[in-house]
Amino acid sequence: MESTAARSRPRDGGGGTDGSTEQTTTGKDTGTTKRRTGGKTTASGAAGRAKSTGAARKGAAKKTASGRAGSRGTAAKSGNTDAPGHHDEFGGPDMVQLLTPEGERVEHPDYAIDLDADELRGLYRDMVLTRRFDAEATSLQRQGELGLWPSLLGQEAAQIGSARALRDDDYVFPTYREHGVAWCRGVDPAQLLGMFRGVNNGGWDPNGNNFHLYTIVIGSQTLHATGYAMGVAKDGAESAVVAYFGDGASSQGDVAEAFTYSAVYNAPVIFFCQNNQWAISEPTEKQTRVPLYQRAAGYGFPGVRVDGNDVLAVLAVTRAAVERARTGGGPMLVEAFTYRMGAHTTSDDPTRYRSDDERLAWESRDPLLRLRTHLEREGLMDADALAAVEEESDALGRRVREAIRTMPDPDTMAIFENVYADGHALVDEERAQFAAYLASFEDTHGEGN
Ligand SMILES: Cc1ncc(C[n+]2csc(CCOP(=O)(O)OP(=O)(O)O)c2C)c(N)n1
Ligand SMILES: [Mg+2]
Repeated sequence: MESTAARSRPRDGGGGTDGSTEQTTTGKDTGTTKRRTGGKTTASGAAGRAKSTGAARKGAAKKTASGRAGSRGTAAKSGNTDAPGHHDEFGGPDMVQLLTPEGERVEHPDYAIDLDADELRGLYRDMVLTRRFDAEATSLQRQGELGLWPSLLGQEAAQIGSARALRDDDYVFPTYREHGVAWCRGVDPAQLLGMFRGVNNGGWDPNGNNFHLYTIVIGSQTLHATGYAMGVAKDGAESAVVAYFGDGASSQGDVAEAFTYSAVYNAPVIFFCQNNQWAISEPTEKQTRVPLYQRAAGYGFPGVRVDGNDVLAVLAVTRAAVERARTGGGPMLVEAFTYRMGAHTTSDDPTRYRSDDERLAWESRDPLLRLRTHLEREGLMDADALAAVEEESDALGRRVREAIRTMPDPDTMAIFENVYADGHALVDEERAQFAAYLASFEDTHGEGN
C-alpha cells in the first residue's frame, strides 16, 4: 500500500522544524486475543489498571454523594454503567488496536499497516512536537499571554494518526482542540496562538491548507463538512472530507442532521469523533446508551471504534475510511477512544468532577510512550535520535515563545471592521462612541493628570 503518511509528510507545522462494520472477534483476530490474554495474565498491566479504574469510579461516586455535580458516580448509582459499551474503560474488544499499551505490535484482521522506520519515527516526532507546542501554549496562557487554551494532551495519536492519513487535497473541519491536525496540515503554530490571544479574527486562510477555521459551536462543523463533501461529490473530485468532533458534540442535533444528509447523499465525509471520555464535566455516559461508533448503523453507514491512543491503528483505520470515501463508498464514522489528560480548557478545574485515579489509569496508555517503547524495542530509535527530537521540540518551544512576544496587537478600532459587509448605522454609532471614549484618555493625559 502506498504510504500516505510519507506522501503528506512535507506539510509540517509551517516554517519547518524550528521555526455496521463492527469488528469481528473471531479466532483470526490475533490482536484482540493477545490483548485479552495480556489482560488476564499481567497483574501489573491491564488487570492492575482495571483495579485502579474501579477506585476512580468509587471516588467519583463519593464526590457526587457529597453534593458535587453528577459524573460517573451518578451513572453508577442509577445503573447506567450496565448500558452496553459503558463498562469497558479502555474501549472493549471491538476496538481496533495495532500497538498495545506496552508497545507490542499486534495484527487485526480488517486493518493492516506496514510503515518503514522513517515513517514510524516521523509519527513519533509529530506527536512529540505537538505535545510540546501544546505545553508551551498552556504555560503562555498561565503567564497571561493567551486568553484561553484547550489542551490536546493525551489525544496526540488520535490527531496525528488521522491527519497523516490525509492528502493535501482533502479538506478538514476541526473543532477547537485540533492542534495536532493543524500541525499536520501545515498551519503555523504561531497563527493558532494568535486566535487564542485575540489578535485576529480566526487565524488563517482555510483554503491555504484545506484546514477550516476552528469551530467553537460544537458539532456545527459536521454540517459544514457534509455540505462541502456533497460539493466534492458533485464536482466529481476524488477528495475526502474529515469532520472532527467530540463525544459531547455527538449529542448535538447538527451531528444527527449531518449523519442523515451525508448518508442520503453518499457524501465523501469521515466523521472523526475523539471520544476523550468527557464533555467539560459530563462523562460519556451522559451522551449515549450505546458505544458511539454503533450510532452509524442507524444512519446506514459503517462505524468503527479505534484505540485513539494507538497512532498506528488510527492511521490504518482513517486511511481505510478515506480510501472508501474517495472511491464512492460514502460516509463513515470513526470513534477514536482516547482520554483528555488535561483540563477541558485553562478555565476548567477537572479535580472538581473526576478523580486522579482515573487520570493515572490512562497515563499508562500514553500515546507517545507507547510508540516510543515500540521504536526502542525494535531498535528503530536510539538515544541520539530521541535526543534530536527533544532538541527540535526545545527549538519549537523557543520559536513559539518568541512569536508571542513579537505578535503585534491589532488596532483597537479594528473591532468594528468586518461586522457587516456594507456597514451599519448602529456599528457606525458605536465606533464613534468608542473613538470618543479612547480620545478622553488622551485628553486626561494631555492635562498632565
Ligand atoms: C452549541 C454549543 N453548546 C455548548 C457549548 C459549550 N461547550 C463548549 S465545549 C463543550 C463540550 C464539548 O465536549 P466534546 O464534544 O466532548 O469535546 P471536547 O471538549 O471533549 O474535546 C461545550 C458543551 C458550545 N461551545 N456550543
Ligand atoms: Mg469530549
